[in-house]
Amino acid sequence: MKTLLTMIDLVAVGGDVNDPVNFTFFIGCMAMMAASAFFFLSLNQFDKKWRTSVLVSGLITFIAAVHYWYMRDAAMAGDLTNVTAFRYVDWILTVPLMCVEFYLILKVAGAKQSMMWKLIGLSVVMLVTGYFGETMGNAVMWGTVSGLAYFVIVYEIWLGGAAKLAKEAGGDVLHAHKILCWFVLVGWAIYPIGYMAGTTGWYDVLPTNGLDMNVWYNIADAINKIGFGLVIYSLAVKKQA
Ligand SMILES: *C/C=C(C)/C=C/C=C(C)/C=C/C1=C(C)CCCC1(C)C
Repeated sequence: MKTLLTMIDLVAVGGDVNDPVNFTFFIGCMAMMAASAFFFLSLNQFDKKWRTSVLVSGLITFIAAVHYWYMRDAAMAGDLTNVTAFRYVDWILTVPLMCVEFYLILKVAGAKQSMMWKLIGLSVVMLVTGYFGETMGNAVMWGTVSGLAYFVIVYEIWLGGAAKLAKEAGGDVLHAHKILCWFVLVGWAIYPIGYMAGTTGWYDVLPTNGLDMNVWYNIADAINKIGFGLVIYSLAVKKQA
């Protein structure tokens, strides 16, 4: 571990790589690149119907890899304002793509585009209000609005229209949908924890001097973007068999 850290230190000249923020940006960047290569190189084994879903998985991790590259640099330079900007540009592109994934796998049960746009709309509200909370103050107010949009997304996929379609589809699709639902309920819940750790006004629900909010976000991104993609990938593999 010590040698690994020293090696990375040589590559990333400048900032202190032993700092968990820099370190997780570095590892996150590598993980997103590796996952993208994995998804893209697997595309040929799938027929048209499932290729799109796996392609979107790869796009999600690839878009993240590019943004992690920039965030890594900005974090090393101590420029947290730019980290936040890159972070939200990344999210506003990748989270709607995750909504597209829900739609793509439920298409077999007759999912309509209106369901996809509803999820995309909610995710945009969730992210734009979160960005306001991080950059303009009133973090509690904006965070609450963002949290409400998040709850509606959770409701829609667990109990709403998307859930009904998943039941109709049954089998492997239902199984994959359920796992994705758990990602959204548990994996996505890490983000508001990071938000509360990094913004003020929460009456010290979380110690702001503990893990920097970016460490929470980086861990959450690795779990959610790569994990989500792997669920889609294994569904496609099963369907292909
Ligand atoms: C790949 C990136 C993903 C899956 C990002 C997801 C982000 C969230 C679920 C963020 C949610 C937030 C709240 C629910 C309240 C506080 C503000 C946010 C934006 C951190």
